Amino acid sequence: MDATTAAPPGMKRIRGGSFAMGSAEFYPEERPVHRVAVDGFWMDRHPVTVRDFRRFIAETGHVTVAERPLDPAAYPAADPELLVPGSLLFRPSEGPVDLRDWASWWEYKPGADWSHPEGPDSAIAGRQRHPVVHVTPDDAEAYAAWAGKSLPTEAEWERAARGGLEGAVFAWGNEFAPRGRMMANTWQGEFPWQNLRTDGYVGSSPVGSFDPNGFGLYDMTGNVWEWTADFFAGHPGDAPSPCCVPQNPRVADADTSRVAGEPGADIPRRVIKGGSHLCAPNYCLRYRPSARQAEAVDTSTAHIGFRCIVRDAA
Ligand SMILES: [Ca+2]
Ligand SMILES: [Cu+2]
Repeated sequence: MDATTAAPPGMKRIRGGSFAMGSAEFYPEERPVHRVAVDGFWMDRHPVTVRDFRRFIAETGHVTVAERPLDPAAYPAADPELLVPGSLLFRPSEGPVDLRDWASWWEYKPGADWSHPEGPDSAIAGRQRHPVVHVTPDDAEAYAAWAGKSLPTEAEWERAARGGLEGAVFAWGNEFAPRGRMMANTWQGEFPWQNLRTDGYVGSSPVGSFDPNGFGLYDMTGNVWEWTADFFAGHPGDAPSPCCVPQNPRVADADTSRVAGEPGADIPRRVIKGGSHLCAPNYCLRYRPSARQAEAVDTSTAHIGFRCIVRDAA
């Protein structure tokens, strides 16, 4: 498929080219800024929704990771009571807490999954247009294969998120709320207890609730984080000259993503992008295209989803 072909339904053309990836102004993992080139591709206009995912489940019978029993041998240190199907839910604290202690706002909830997003007693009624959550890379890749698509690499994702703006802080420019207009679903107020909801949403929002970026993509910032195809690694240095700008780089080696000596070091980590409705200035200023986080591939949560791309035939 090339750029002159009609757009696949629900997708936008991201033009190829080189761009400055990363940022020198925020968190260390975003450094250094380095030039990267990607070919043009098509990208889903918005994250995969609950409705989209439900069709996939109905047609394939796929059982998500959050719905599968856990193997005690793979988690020798875990409390056996937690080795039941489930997923991570966000629970606001009563007041300010030590921001290093993520267990004070994340709760492993047995029975939480994509169709029970708040736990076994919850349902997806009223959430059909929200991004699907409680999915892992395994689930996202199964969906992509079913749809005839792929997960984007981090470079493709960041290229798309920037919307054609070079070096801008946000997907829409350098100002968080231009003329007071909220541009994405993030967290206003003090995380994890005071959600001021200036943007209108406490949790996730229906896709397309905020303005699209320059490439016509919705929700590239905030709402839910998005899985990419890449394992987590430090950014490489800049190429010595334009001759050597990496073309369509990918990080396919899981070993780069492991942190020796840490709990869970045996579990590879993928790059997630875009930030979520839980990203707040006092805790996690990651609602920016260059922001990135490492997430264990066995972990699903209430604020990570995904979207797909279609690359041109070689
Ligand atoms: Ca919000
Ligand atoms: Cu965040």
